[in-house]
Amino acid sequence: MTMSPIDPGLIERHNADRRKHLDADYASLGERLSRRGVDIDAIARKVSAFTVAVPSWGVGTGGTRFARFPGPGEPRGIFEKLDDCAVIQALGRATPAVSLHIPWDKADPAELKGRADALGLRFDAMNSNTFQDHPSDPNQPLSYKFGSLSHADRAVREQAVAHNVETIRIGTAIGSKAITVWIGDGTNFAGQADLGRSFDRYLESMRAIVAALPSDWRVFTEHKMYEPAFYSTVVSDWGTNLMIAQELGEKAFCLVDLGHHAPNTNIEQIVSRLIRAKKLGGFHFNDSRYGDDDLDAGSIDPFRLFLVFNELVGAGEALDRLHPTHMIDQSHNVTDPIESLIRSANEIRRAYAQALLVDRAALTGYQDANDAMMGSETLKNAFRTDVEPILAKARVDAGGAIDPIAAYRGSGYRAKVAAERPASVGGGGGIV
Ligand SMILES: [Mn+2]
Repeated sequence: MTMSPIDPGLIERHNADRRKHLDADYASLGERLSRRGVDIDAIARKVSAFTVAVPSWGVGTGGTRFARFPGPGEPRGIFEKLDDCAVIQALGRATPAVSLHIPWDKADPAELKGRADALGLRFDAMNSNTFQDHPSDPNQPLSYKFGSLSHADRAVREQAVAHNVETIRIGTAIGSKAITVWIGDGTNFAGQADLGRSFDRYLESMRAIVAALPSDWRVFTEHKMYEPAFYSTVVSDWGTNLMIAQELGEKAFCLVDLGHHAPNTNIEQIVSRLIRAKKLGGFHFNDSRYGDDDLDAGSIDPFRLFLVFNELVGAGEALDRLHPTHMIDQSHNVTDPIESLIRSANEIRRAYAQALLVDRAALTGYQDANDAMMGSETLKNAFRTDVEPILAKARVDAGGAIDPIAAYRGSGYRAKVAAERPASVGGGGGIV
């Protein structure tokens, strides 16, 4: 039996007050969708099956390079992080998996697995960390100040490879099936490093990591345009990422973090290209306005999130074969991280549900007839549809809350853990 940090009775009482209105809203939306030839229950079933992984580092308050303002009751280690992830899942029912970051979340794998099993959680892709130094880790005495997998010194590269292999080993013991590799390697000055040789060294290191993958594992490489390096980044963009995945072979795929592009980049077109190349591995969902802002998914530009899902849904069977993973990667600085993650998972599901409503046959017809207005209107019709009753129905049918943030606030969870978890300095966090 799953132990839940949220009393199921509380969720039942919360839903009882709202059930009548949800049923009416769902029936009304179902009637309107049926006029468009859409079966609302079929959409709801697909939405229910869609899940997104929560990042362990997301349940703590993030920060910027200027400051970090901790919130009350922050988790002090991976086991308390898992408790918070279980709250998100209990109320929202969209996030049954957690993505771990090593060494921030390093612990006995058997204990990790046991705790996750007890909470009804599982583990999604693992994340290695060679973008900062780990003075307390005896396996990583060398500094990554001038890079990791692409470092000029072979000994640093070997240390970084060994850390990734250790991350794979921990992941294997807890049921994960993938590792995401993001490095901070790059330069701040033209002339600081040779662009070509750095990339060759990176590829050589990645080949060693791929060689250590179990047969049923995948590796996701994550590109990022800038930061922490500001002149050049070794894995800078989707073109570089595609080259990497193609060179590394059948286990290697590209991960798209929505915030890792220049402003105004057409991310949905990148998604389309990577699907065609059979190299789309997964996503880090978040939103941004200027750069890698790590704001809550769908909070700034929900239409862009919808357009990404429009490409995914439109790809049909080609996407089924790729089965990309969905993860959130956000930094919460001014909100309760639990509330942000509940809402973000819901916004991601919203974009998916809206994309399912696009009349694909009509869209193709308008495109082939060069009817730009009606092609645009076909997408907008889907995007303008308020699908909240579908999202709420998916939650409540799975045991979650109709209004999960209201239920969370009503639970008193934050005040309870604030009393149990005295404020501590440090802890994992940051922008990745
Ligand atoms: Mn990321």
